[in-house]
Amino acid sequence: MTDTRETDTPRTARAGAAGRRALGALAGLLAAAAGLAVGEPVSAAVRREAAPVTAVGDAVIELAPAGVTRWSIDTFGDSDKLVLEAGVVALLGLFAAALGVLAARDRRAGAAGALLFGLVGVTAAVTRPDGGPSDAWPSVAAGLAAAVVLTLLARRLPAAAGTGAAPDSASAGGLRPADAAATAEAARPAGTPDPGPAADAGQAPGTGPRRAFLVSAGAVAAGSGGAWLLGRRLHDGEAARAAGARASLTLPAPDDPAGALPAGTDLGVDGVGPFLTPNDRFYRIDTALRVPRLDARAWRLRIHGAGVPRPLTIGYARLLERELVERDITLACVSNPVGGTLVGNARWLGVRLEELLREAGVRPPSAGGEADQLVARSADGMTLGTPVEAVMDGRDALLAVGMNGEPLPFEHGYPVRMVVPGLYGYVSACKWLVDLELTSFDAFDAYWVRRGWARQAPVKTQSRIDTPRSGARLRAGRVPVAGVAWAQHTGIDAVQVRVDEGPWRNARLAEEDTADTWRQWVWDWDAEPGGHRLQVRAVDRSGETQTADVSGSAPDGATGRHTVTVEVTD
Ligand SMILES: Nc1nc2c(c(=O)[nH]1)N[C@H]1C(S)=C(S)[C@@H](COP(=O)(O)O)O[C@H]1N2
Ligand SMILES: [Mo]
Repeated sequence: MTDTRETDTPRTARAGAAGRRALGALAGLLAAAAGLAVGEPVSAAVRREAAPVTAVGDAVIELAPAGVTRWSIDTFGDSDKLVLEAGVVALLGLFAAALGVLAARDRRAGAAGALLFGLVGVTAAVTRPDGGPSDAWPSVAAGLAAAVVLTLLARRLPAAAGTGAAPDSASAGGLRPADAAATAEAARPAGTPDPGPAADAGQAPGTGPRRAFLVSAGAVAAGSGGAWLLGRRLHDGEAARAAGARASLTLPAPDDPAGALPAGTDLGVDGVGPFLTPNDRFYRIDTALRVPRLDARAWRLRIHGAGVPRPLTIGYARLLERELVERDITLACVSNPVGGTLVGNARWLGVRLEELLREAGVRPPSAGGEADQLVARSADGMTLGTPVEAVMDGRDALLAVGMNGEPLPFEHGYPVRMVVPGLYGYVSACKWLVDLELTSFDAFDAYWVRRGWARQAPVKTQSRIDTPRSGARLRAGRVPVAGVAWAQHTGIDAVQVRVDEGPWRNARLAEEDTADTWRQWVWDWDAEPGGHRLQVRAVDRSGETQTADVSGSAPDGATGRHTVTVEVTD
């Protein structure tokens, strides 16, 4: 091996340069890791959302074209945020490695690049809709840490070949000592006796400048790990405090309880979910990379805007002193595809929004009110626009504080959210609500509307087959076909099923809870052998039969009939 190195200088030189580049890339990655790690404890001191990856991820969500957001929800569902953050980190890694290679040639350029990255983070953080100047700190710290680490490591990079700096340069690529030993092993001609530990040590990589570099790299990695762990502990401490505060809350009993469910609302068919969706199984859709954990005691809601003669601000305790009603309401997401699961039914506890609005002096447009749009703002800067007419027409539009017998979970909007029967979530169900502004649809477009979704979005009558599942293999004979149907605030009057292109048959409907909730249904099918298509449609209380026209979820909700195909054997 030693001979080879001495007689093959050009190759060694090339390999040496490659080795230096590889170590440069490693330096870049470590600098980025150090930056992100240092950003963690600083973001814990400022706020979680300002951490560099979160801020950049949020900016990506904010800037992504509507089609991309929709595609990512369709493709990754609830994991969309994880995928996004992993993507941001992977991309950062690529750039960081390239920056490290650059730094190996030009330290100043490398450091400048690292600062530039910090600046990207700063920009993303302070331009958040709810961002402020202090949100810059985590990225400032991250950029500085990355620049310092990169400069430091670049300075310790062993020189390229020819200077004797890289005795092991034939194993370029940042191999660990163990790998290098393995390479030596593989390179030894078969039958040659193992030269033994002493000989191995003679060509081990950890000598001279390279060793010094690796020691520094190790120190940086350890320091980053420490900073990261400190950040995690601070974040976990904050999360635990927030969870403790929520857990110690007892909501008052409702003044107007929903009462026991009518017998027979839940058909209890296998494969159909419970009538009331448990909180931990309730779908979640929002743009928050970090679920806001607000402090209920510090929470305030402001109601103000056009045609509000008596603007008001109300805190959590005062809200709970008002008349509390309990209502079962089915919430649906406009992104829900036909047959999809972005719909759930919960028992909400809250204050009727209409009463608060009337106290503030608001009148609906039909009574001469000035504003036709109610814009809800959340603590994380989301905006949702709801028709004023809808929240004041007598329906149970709620400022909800409770969900299925407990304070709202953080994921579902703690401490206060809106729920309006009959409207898709994106035009009504603002979570982490902090502000209500009366305005007009002409004057303001809310978040999703700016991304091409409809201004007005009443829920479309829909039905879903939950059992059997598409692709199921069944035994011939009696098979219960069952699922749910919803037409919130209108009500479901009938559900019909057909097999292949056969006649529509009436399913048996479960008891109705209220017109604001979904309704279960079941139809007993005498299944005959062969491949079959099952299709469902609902008839709502306005007499409309759910349309067969197929349309995607944009801009105002998917239409078409849920169809499942099954295979029946003897
Ligand atoms: N603050 C905030 N509220 C929000 C959203 C959001 O992204 N941010 N998404 C809305 C959408 S699109 C839907 S469908 C419902 C979903 O409520 P859930 O997550 O409790 O099921 O919340 C609505 N409220
Ligand atoms: Mo939604």
